Amino acid sequence: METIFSGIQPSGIPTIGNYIGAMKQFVDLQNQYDCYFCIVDEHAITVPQDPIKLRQQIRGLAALYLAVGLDPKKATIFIQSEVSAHAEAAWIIQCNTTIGELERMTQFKDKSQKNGRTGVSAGLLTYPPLMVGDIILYNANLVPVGDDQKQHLELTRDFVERFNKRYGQKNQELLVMPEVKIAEQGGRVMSLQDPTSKMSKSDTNAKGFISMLDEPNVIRKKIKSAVTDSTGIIEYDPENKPGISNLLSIFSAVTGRPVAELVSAYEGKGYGDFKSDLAEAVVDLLEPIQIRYNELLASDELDEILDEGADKARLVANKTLQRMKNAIGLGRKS
Ligand code: AQP
Repeated sequence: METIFSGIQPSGIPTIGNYIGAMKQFVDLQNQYDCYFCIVDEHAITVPQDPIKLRQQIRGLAALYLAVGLDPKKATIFIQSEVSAHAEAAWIIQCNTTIGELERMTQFKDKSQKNGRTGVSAGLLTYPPLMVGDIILYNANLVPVGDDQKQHLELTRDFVERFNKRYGQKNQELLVMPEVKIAEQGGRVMSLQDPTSKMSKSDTNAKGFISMLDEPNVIRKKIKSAVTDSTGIIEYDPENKPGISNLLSIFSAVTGRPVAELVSAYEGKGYGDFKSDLAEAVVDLLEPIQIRYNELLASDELDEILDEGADKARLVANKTLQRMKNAIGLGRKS
């Protein structure tokens, strides 16, 4: 059976972008693959976090993983910082990655341009190697992510090729080469207020995203005030009509109805009707998830699942880490 690794940062409350681009896929994939789904809290601290909030967001994200339908009997669900092999592997990977490669990452370029090089942590530059470690430690063949993560996956593939070549024995695969798996619909959900930029959970403008824990009336309001255009024609044209095209993609991902079917269903109707039906579809999706989320947060079940998940993850991750250490000659023992 092929193996999958993916993770989400507990850097805020997940948005429907995280759901459509990542979590929704996770639920389908757990039936076909050996899956590791991680709460990547070490990634979240590349930017400042409030310690109390961070802890809440870690547990909250774990509860959401389960509430959307991840089953701990099928998938290993765990917290990154509870498996120390991630940080150890990241160091080895950094020492086998060039600064040039890391400076080319667009996420680093965007954030360091905004805040200046002295205003961002070194971790913001070196977190892609941590992500490489997340993937290789579990021998993942496939990594389901949104479109924004493609570049990091390319870095991972380059690293695996280089490491295997440098340290691997002939005819023996040291690290497994992963492939990226992008969601067919909704690989990149855009902001409701600026449909040319990605919807992000840490957006300072809360109107730009729908959080998975937003109440029904908040969801309705946010969708009503989503930026569209003045033509009033519902058609899919991301270049010229990014706002309505984004809403069509969200509608399609949330209901499973193809975009073309939605376009013909709403032919001749205005944006108002379309937006209110979309809002109800999002409310219908999120309401049962929120009920289950609240039950889980108040239960012991959640911590038991995370303890077991970390135990299972450690067994696999430590084996790969030891293989890496042996290959490069660290320490004394195999
Ligand atoms: N807008 C999006 N559309 C589709 N997929 C998305 N993902 C994130 N935003 C969208 C996917 O969600 C997974 C987890 O992302 P992450 O939390 O690890 O990092 P991120 O991509 O930086 O997500 P955010 O919401 O934008 O977080 P912040 O605001 O903290 O930077 C990934 O698979 C990602 O592709």
